[in-house]
Amino acid sequence: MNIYSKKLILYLGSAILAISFLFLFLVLPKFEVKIKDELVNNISYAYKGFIKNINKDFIQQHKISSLNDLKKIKNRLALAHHLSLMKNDNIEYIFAVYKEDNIYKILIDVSDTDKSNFDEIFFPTEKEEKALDRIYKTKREAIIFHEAGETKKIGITLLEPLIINNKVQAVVFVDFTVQTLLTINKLINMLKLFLIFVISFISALIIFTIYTTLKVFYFKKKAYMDELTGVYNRNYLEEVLPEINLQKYVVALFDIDYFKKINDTYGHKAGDEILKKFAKILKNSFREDEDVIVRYGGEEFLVLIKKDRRNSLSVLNAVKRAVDRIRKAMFPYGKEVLRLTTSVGVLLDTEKEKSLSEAIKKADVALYKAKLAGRNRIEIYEEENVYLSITKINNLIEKGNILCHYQPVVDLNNSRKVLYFEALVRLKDDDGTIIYPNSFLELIKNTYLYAKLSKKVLEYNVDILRKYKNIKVSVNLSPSDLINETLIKDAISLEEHIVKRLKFEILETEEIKNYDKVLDNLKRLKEKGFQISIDDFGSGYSNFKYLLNLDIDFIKIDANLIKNINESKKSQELVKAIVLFAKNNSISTIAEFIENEKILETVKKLGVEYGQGYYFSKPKTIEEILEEKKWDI
Ligand code: GH3
Ligand code: MG
Ligand code: MG
Repeated sequence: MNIYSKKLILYLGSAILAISFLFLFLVLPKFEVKIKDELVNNISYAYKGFIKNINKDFIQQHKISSLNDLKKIKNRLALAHHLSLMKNDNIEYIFAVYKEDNIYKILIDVSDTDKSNFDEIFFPTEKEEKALDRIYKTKREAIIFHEAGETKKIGITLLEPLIINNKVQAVVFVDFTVQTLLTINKLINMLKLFLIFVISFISALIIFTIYTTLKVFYFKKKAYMDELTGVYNRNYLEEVLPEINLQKYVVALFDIDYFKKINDTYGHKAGDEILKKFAKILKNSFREDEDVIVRYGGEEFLVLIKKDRRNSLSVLNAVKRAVDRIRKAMFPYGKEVLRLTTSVGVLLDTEKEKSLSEAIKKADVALYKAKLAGRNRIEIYEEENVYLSITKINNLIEKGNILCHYQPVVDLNNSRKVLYFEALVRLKDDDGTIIYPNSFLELIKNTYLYAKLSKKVLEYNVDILRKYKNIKVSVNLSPSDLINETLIKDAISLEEHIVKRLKFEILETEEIKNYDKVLDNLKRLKEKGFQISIDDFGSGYSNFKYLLNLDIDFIKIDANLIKNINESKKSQELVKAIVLFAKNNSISTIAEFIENEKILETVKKLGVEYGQGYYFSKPKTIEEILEEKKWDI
């Protein structure tokens, strides 16, 4: 039974139940009374007419003028004759009584059974007494209705006054059973029974449905729980969660940073222990009764945070609190105490989401951004298309929609004099739009696409060097390029005149797993004759290794040291120290990010030899640069 049929049973069942109750206790009793009234009226009508005739014909015919007249045997016999005419199978009793000293006595009795004699005292039942009183007062007939009784019959007693001289002198009792009424009664009872059956059946069905629903939520809870961490598992996500009102929740996806490392270093068991504690921290950071925590993947947790009474800011604060707690938490394992960080992708605006899986996808995009931005952070999903899809990047690279823009590195004492042009990679979209590396480089890092791109970039620049024989160009290489044997071989096999004009800038933006290999290949490139510069010097920490192990040609001082050099004494000191060190080791220094004359003056004063930045030129195509004709190359 799925949730929809359950709902249908509950709603429809309740409706039928309500209607049945209404029928049983309100409609049916009224209906019953009405039918009976109608029947009684119809049937007694005939008798009434008959008795009226007695009043008219009999009293007048026999010139009866008092009760005593009536009591005369001759008149009583005449009355008996009249009454006998009324008799039929339905008539039980038929007799007349009169009142004397407030006692009722039989005047005449023509009943077939239990016949009473004249003047015998008649003991009316309570109902009959009341009716008689009324008749003597109002001179109008009365009807007594009696149900069942010992005889199990439905009976009606018609009481009709005999009026002489405008006074009630006697009352005729006609007691008859009504067969139709009996049938109707049976019918109504059957209907009642049927309704009771319907009510019982529907109630049972509703109870069963509620029971199975409760079973799902309580008894089957175990099937929805992750054994290791005690939060909900994917069964819950797939079977129960799609029913929730997504609009009321914010979707957050937590993923532990570098979890593989923990498994690799301390083993799977340690990983499991950490997962347990991690889940516990999450549980303590959110509201148990309102928010939902699901173990979404191995070390990925989905949290649905209820928006009610909370604005986006306070929901985000809850997420932030959780992230902080995780950052501060100690995860003891054996003698070691491990620390972790987590990245979170959040989808705040769930209002227009059609399904939970769509919402999770968006939170996942944000999570991905958080990872790219360096991990240990919360990223909120924004509707934008900065990132291309991997497929699209692949297609563009395959089609060779690659180009480079070039930015000159110039002599600071003569800024027309170019040391070399740095090649900066771009992709070209099918419609000709230039796509900048921030939209694709991070996405393909550590993938085979990156290697493919690097190879094409190298080829592109070799072509440029072949075409423009007098320019020098630098190409960026990441550590992953430096362990890419094909790329190194391609470079080493280049002819002399290219090698002389091609330089490599070594980036350090990723974790280096195989330092020896990187250094080894760098040595091979140096031996071949390529000039090497260390990029972003002063930002990483391990690029000192290159300095110690290689004869580096250039140090490019990191933009962060240059940008605010006029505001920061420390930056100046640091740059000074780098320059001093470089000079002593015959290494040339290059300052990145020279944006204005003030920066230029300062770095020049600090002894930096070369520079690069918008102050001199923005990156442009090589054709544009050469057309400017202002460069001494
Ligand atoms: P990132 O910072 O990019 O998230 O790096 P990561 O190392 O955490 O990488 P990723 O999230 O892709 O890897 C998840 C790892 O979690 C893979 C697997 O070894 C580990 N893992 C998944 N499930 C379990 C589990 O139940 N127990 C343990 N101990 N490890 C798990
Ligand atoms: Mg992870
Ligand atoms: Mg993961």
